[in-house]
Amino acid sequence: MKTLLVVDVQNDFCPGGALAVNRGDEVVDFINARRDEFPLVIFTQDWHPAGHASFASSNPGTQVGQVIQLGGVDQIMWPDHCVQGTHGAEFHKDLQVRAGDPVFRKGQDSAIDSYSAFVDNDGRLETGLRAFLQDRNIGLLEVVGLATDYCVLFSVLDGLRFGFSVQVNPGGCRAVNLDPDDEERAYRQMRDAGAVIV
Ligand code: VGL
Ligand code: ZN
Repeated sequence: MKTLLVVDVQNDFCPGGALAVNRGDEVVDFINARRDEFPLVIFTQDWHPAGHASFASSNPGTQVGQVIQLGGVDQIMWPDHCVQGTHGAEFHKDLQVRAGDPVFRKGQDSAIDSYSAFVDNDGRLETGLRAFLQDRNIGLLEVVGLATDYCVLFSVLDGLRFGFSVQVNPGGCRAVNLDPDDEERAYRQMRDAGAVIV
C-alpha cells in the first residue's frame, strides 16, 4: 500500500508567506487532484515555538541566510516562520486535509531545527512517523510538498535510511533555491540515496 506524505504545505511557504517558496502554492491543486489515489494521506507541519533557534531574530547579530552552529550542526538562519498557532503555520486554505488524516508536527524543540518529517536535525528526537508507518506495515511512500531542497529532501533521505521505499513526485514539490542549483542538487541527492523520482 502506497502512502502519500505531504510535507509542510503551509501559508508561510507559499507566496506572501514569511519564507515563501517560488510558486509554492502550485502544489496544492496537484496534491488535491492525486490524493484519492492513496488509501492513506499523511501531512506534516513545520511547527515552531516563538523565538525558535532557527530564526535569525533569535540569534542577535545574524542575518537571514547566514549559517551558524547550533547543537553541533550547521543551521541556516531563517526568517520567523510557521510559529505555532499563527496564520503562517496553517495549511494552505485550499489544501484538502480531511478529518482522520494523520498530521505530524516537527521543529517543536525551540533549540534545534527539524527539516525531516522523521527526526530532528541532530538525529535524536523522532516525530513518531517512523513507528506510525511501521505499525501499519507501510513500506512505500510517495513524498510531495515544500520545500524540495529542505524538508522534502531530508524527509526522503531519512525515509530511505529507515528502510522505506520512497518515491518523490516533482509535480507536487517546489524548492526554496537559496542557490539556484539547490533544487537540482536535491533531486540528485535523493536519487543517489535510492529514491525514485516519478
Ligand atoms: C523548511 C526551512 C525552514 C521546509 C522548514 O519546510 O522546507 N525550510 N523550515
Ligand atoms: Zn522551519
